[in-house]
Amino acid sequence: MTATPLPRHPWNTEFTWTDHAGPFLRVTPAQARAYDEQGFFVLEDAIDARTIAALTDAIEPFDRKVMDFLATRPDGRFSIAGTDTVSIALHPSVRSDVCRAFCASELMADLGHDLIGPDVRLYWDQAVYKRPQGVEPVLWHQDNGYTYIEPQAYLTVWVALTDATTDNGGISVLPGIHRHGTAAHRNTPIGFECCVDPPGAVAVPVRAGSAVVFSSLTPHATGRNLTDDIRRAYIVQYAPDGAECLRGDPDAGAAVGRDRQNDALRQFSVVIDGARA
Ligand SMILES: O=C(O)CCC(=O)C(=O)O
Repeated sequence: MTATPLPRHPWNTEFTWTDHAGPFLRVTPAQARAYDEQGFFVLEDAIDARTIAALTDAIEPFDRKVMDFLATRPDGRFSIAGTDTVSIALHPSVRSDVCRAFCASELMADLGHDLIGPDVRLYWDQAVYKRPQGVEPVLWHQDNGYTYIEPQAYLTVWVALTDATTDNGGISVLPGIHRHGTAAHRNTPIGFECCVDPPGAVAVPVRAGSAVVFSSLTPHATGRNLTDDIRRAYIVQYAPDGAECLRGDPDAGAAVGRDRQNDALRQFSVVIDGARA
């Protein structure tokens, strides 16, 4: 099924998706084809149980701090986060050697090489925990719809620290849309949104230790967590060295500034000139 393009983001005037031709270090030709055609693929059981446990332990104090902060808010909410919906711990890699090593691991460097390369930086990392019996979904969005980066296509690796199912806030994606670049998003009280209940959406349940690999341009959403357990994910994103964040109000005209995404602490190089850094 060919996805119907969404209305474009005002700054997305001349986007062309570039297919990936290899040579590949990690992804199979079928995975590369899925990434190009569908905008995602699943790396099944890619991360061993010890690493998943170590990441979970490393992230725990950061998540507790976020939950403690949210609890100080009158309604338990801050931006899209809330004690009754989702907690987001930003940049664990800055404060945890375990997380930093994971972001710079051979697996991640290989994915960066294959799908972004030859010069790749960690762009962003965050732990996203869907709270038990959560009251909100995460709405349909492209990652580039939240913060507009150029080049628009960067890489998101959504690592399941617990099983992620349709019941506990697992991820769904909308295949094919990425090829048109960044879509227009509307800003709602619970996050940015580019479409509602889109036809063609695909649920992607994964086991702990598997990762959903998708483009910053692939619309995705997660449902409410209807279970009594936390759904844990660690999200790591990679962009080409030289990527810039555009500043300004897209509805008011052209960007008013550009910020290079090369903060030495949290946006370190993972691939330089085609080799792991
Ligand atoms: O993990 C989730 O529930 C949603 C996270 C997400 O969509 C994002 O970080 O862009």
